[in-house]
Amino acid sequence: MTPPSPADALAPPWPHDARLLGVTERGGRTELDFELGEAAFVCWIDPREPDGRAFRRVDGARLGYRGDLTPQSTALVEAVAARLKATPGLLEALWEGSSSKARVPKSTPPKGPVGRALRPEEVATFAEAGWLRAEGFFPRDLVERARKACDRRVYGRSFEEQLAAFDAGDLEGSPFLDGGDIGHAPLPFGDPSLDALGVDDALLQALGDLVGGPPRFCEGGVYVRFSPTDARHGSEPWQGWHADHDTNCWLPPAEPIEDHHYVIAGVVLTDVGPEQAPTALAPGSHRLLARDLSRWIQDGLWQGTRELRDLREVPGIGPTTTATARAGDVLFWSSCMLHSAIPFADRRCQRAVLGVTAVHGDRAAACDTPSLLRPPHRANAHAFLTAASPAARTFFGWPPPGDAAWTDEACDRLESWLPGIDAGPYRAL
Ligand SMILES: O=C(O)CCC(=O)C(=O)O
Repeated sequence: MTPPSPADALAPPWPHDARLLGVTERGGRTELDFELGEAAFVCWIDPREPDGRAFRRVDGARLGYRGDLTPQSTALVEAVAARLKATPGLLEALWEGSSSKARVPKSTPPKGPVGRALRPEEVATFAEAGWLRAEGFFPRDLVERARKACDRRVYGRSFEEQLAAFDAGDLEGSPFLDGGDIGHAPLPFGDPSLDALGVDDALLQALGDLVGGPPRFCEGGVYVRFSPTDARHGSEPWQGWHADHDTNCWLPPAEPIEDHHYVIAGVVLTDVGPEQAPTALAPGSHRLLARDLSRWIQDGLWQGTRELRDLREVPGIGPTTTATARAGDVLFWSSCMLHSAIPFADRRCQRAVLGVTAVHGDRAAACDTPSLLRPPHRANAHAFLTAASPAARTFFGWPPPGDAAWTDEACDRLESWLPGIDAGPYRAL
């Protein structure tokens, strides 16, 4: 016997003559919009966080509501639950058929930290060298999923399709037409696999270890170089050396570096061998910059707020290296470490990194710490933070659990303001 279609399975009558007005997808959830008497009532079904708070639970999905909970609306949610239970495949059909199916996660995004902790010797290496390659930080299968989402976000298609379009001379509409262009998209992306890595609790913990305290968000996004058209590098190896510091900080580098810099994490989404344009780095240069910047400016070696004129002119720079890496590694570097882009030897590849930048919470005033409520980050921000961990929300400026702001009433309000959020961690025991 073929199962009834969603339209049949959701056909009237509903309790108390409620009318089903439509089925839509919002923020990764399927919402059934009802008219119940004079009032609107929404019953939502969320495929994520099966252990989260819910009014009802059906086959691993959570059922919740928006509107007044009365005996009539309670009967309505119970009726939705009963129909989902009685109709095999209805849940999946609703997720497939809702208005924006690309935003409905097909699988549960990773929960809890999926990355690893930094070892003390790695923290020490970072302090000395100004950079660190934390190998095998994230599982490769999760990174591969995130890499595919990154391709979709940046190219609007897969990397292979982008390469085929390049071969066919058809990059029209692509950000990679001009060799100076990069693919850049801000966090959150609206894709759970990519978003979850960017605010993974282990990544935030590592950033906290390296900034020496509670980390605060400065910037986040993917950064992609497409090698067939790439020209984002100097023509000589001593050109283009710079520190990222003025990207997010208003004040110049100074000693002690630990009190003045911020830290960039680059989650490596594609393998970066010597042929794939690994960034050139000058280990230890973060300390030189903090110590000698005024002299460099006086001597005309430093240009503007960002860049060295010529690496060869700078006294005290040691041997340089390159940041080769494998997908799943995380590269961390100080905002004051000197580095430079180099050309690709392999002209048929891409290099994709998910960057997340953090400053010590106490020094956030010196930095640009954008709000997720403002463009370009605003798209998906509410759904993103609803699904995120408390540590991730604090990273973006929310009061942490235990803060006086979290009265019981505030927690109740939050749960009706952002349906689907679990205010449990904020409630006093
Ligand atoms: O693409 C690279 O290897 C370096 C990029 C860079 O230096 C930057 O964006 O600050």
